[in-house]
Amino acid sequence: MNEYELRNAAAVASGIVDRFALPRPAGSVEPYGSGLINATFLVTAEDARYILQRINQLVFPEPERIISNLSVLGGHLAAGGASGLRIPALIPARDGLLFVRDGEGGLWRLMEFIPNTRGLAHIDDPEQAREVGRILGRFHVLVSDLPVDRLAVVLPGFHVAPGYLERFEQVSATCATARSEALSQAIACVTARRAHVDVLETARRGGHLPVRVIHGDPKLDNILFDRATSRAVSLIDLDTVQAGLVHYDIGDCLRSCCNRGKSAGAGASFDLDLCRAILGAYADETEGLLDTAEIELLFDAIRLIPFELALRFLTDHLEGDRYFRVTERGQNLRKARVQLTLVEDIEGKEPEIRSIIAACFGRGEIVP
Ligand code: ADP
Ligand code: GN1
Ligand code: MG
Repeated sequence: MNEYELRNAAAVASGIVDRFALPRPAGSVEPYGSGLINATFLVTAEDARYILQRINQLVFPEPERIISNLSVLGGHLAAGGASGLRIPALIPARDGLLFVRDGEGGLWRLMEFIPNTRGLAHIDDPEQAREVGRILGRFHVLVSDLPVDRLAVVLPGFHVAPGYLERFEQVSATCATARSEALSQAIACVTARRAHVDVLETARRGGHLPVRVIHGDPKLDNILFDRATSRAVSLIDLDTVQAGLVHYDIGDCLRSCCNRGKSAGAGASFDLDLCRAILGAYADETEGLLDTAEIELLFDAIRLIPFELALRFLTDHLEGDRYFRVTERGQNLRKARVQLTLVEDIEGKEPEIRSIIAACFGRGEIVP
């Protein structure tokens, strides 16, 4: 979604919110957050707050599926009783549906705003990292008895790394974008690593890894922390909840939370202490949930998911920034290079990361 589309959404957002069944009329409707995909607004109605979103239909061609999955997930968590994990409830529209369509076919939803929470721009201490690991583990445990076929596939091919590589190679072979040195370096860096790209999908196809319900996008932005207790209390951005490998979530969470260089404004560096804290808390919370084959491939996932994200950013750069929102040309290329630097750093720390996995999960990893 580009800035023009975001302004377009802002122009109709106030009219849309009136079509939801709010107990009190909405006051202000303001753009909110820094998500890269949907158009997000904070709605204030007296002392109540809500999140209004137009789903990006270039990314999610069948957005009703997201709504259906969110209802299934909400029902499942509610049925399980007090769970220590809060997800935003959907507010019905006046016609009883859980979404509203605008005149151009755009799908909008309204959700409760999770109160007294904050997101973190980066992790400052291991206790926050432990909270991240704990809440991701909690989520995986809570959905472990939700049959995957109760959820619709919202994004076919999401996190299937060989698919992103294939697309990248097609686009880079045909596109006319001038090859700056930065772009050429990034392409060379990808090419040198293409052999690793199949590792998870080969194991998945071979039936060696269980397919589970996953979040799909557990980056730091999508975790909310209680302002008073500092505990992680909510996972948001549940659009990508669907069947997948637990590796996608663990890899995505670690590449987002452990990248120290980002907060220092420098390239990228994978923080081993934060990794240890996240995986340790995750392992404590999930206790025996992951099987040996899953544990054996955790290092590969930690290396693969930032590589995959680099491919996705790079492809989007070559295609003219259609998928991820950018505020200026070149941003997707820069983000791809950060992820590639992170991959290189992770590769250099392989023995240490494997030791951390072995120490946290107690089996499945042999320190080389
Ligand atoms: P995107 O898919 O574009 O990333 P998100 O669903 O992550 O959109 O929403 C963007 C941002 O809005 C989040 O990073 C968070 O700051 C805020 N947000 C979204 N939903 C909620 C909610 N229910 N309560 C509080 N904040 C929210
Ligand atoms: C997108 O929606 P948001 O901004 O939380 C993307 C993730 C990427 C992330 C990179 C549906 O997440 O897969 O990891 O950007 N979400 C989708 O910042 O593609
Ligand atoms: Mg988000």
